[in-house]
Amino acid sequence: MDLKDIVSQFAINGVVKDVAPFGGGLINSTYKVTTEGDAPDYILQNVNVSVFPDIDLLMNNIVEVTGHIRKKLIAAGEKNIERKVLHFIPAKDGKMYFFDGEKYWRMMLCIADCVTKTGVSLESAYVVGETFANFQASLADIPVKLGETIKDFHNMEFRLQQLNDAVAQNKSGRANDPEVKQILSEIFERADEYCKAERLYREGKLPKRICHCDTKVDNILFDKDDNVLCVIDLDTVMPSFVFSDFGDFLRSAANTTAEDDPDLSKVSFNFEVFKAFTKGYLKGAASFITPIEIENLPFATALFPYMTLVRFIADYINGDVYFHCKYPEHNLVRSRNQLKLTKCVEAAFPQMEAFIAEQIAKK
Ligand code: GN1
Ligand code: MG
Repeated sequence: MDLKDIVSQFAINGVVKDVAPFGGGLINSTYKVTTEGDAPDYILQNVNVSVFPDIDLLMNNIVEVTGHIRKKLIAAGEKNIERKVLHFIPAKDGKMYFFDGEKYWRMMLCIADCVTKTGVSLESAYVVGETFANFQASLADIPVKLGETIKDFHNMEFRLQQLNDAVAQNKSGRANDPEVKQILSEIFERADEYCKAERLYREGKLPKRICHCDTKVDNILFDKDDNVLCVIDLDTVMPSFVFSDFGDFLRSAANTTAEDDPDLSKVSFNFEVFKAFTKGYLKGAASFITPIEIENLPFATALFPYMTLVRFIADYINGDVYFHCKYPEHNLVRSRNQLKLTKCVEAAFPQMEAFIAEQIAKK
């Protein structure tokens, strides 16, 4: 089937003029469907089911999440609803996706005249913090139970188990390398401490909430005047600890260099980004966040470089089967980088705690 045949499987309005590749996503392939005249344009996506294996669960989550946000926007008297939440269009058989015998496709309305950003400024860190906290707040009372689109995605115990399995199997032989052994010993001496969230959850002290789980500035649409329109890329929206959205953003945004920069002298923790993001996050989260969640935000900030280190080194030992690598040592370089970042964040615990205490006292 060609792309226009796929488009014709969906209940869209207007006459299709063009279907062309769109955006720079690394997981799903995205196309813009342009229509004639005044009819809206659409976004067609081919969902990567090797990353998201349960398409029914995935699309059910997305329908529930967008439906819940939509209801709230209506209740709040919002006029521009189609610009404030993604709107998925069913296939003609009523399903939220179309299977062409090989690939899975979905369709959504295209939000016109919007802007995306990459990279962080102090201003955008504040806005991103507030926007993702608002997103969590708007889903805090969703009445249905959502599934995990990637099972145990941010479960630290599971990620360490995967690393243990990788070391035991040692498919690449790389676990014998002295540097890898050194990194592993740094990981395992911290393992207990970093499994704290799963323990607190089992003890009934820490809740799971609906989180975005891919918090970056690229996943927010802005209008031309820089106002936030909506949060996009909802595939990883699932129950998790709030730490996911807090820690994962800072892991990339507060690293003073790229996660794969081999020059470790450039890796450090940008405390100004931490402050701006935390301010925005605490503002948006005020309606739901509990003391134990607040108390552990510094933990969350260290957890994500650590978890990503565990995932990178496990993949290195497995022979680079998950993360795309541009050269043979790429995952090792990433691992060194994330270990250094973990240590920088660990060293900043007293300042992070003091800053958060100060913010809470102001309220
Ligand atoms: C993957 O594809 P990207 O860059 O958005 C990974 C994240 C990692 C990140 C590390 C589904 O995200 O969890 O933090 O790489 N996403 C998935 O670069 O595994
Ligand atoms: Mg992504």
